[in-house]
Amino acid sequence: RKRVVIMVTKEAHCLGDILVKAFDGTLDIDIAAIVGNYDHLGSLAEKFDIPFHHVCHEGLSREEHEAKLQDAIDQYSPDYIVLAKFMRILTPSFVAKYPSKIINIHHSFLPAFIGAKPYQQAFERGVKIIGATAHFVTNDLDEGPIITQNVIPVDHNFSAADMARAGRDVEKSVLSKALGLVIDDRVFVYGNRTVIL
Ligand code: 3YE
Repeated sequence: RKRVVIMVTKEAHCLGDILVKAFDGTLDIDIAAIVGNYDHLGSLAEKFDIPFHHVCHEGLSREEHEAKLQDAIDQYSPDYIVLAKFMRILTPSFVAKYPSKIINIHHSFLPAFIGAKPYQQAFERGVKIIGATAHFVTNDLDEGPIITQNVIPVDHNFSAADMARAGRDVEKSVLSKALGLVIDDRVFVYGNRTVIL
């Protein structure tokens, strides 16, 4: 079974979905550890009996923080690192350590709405579909090879917060689907594209 380290910030939905799917066998993975830059999800990790490392970024440079993240991660020798709503930009040296091994979920139908507040951007643009994209992490934020995506319809009644709420279900299903494809060795990277077999 593939060993996976999951990185999180504050949001529980993507982590929760992976934990439940690993627990019930839908995802045949060994979740070695969960690493968070906040302590919010430690109790959830504990409920599933998985080690949680709180690696706080406050007062540290990005390099210092990432050195601590790497220490926490590397003791588990993971096959893959999943950013399950981990909300920090990773430096090129961190990315280079785990080539095609880091999977991120971005809360838009890329290439629309890169960056921090895609639901707000989607709301302001008045789009009628919103989506989520799972991709491998490269140096360029949200630009790496796309593994899978999905969308749902929205309408003028949706506030940005309504879009975020509805989008959570898409985010978690897209991320878990991508992880399933990757751990089954079905995803091949060719430049900035993937082939799924
Ligand atoms: N790093 C690289 N490439 C990627 N990180 C993520 C995806 C991805 C990546 O494709 N190189 C929010 C936007 C970043 C933001 O600006 N965050 C702050 C910290 C905020 C905080 O700690 O609360 C920052 O300085 O990074 C994952 C998604 C990153 C979203």
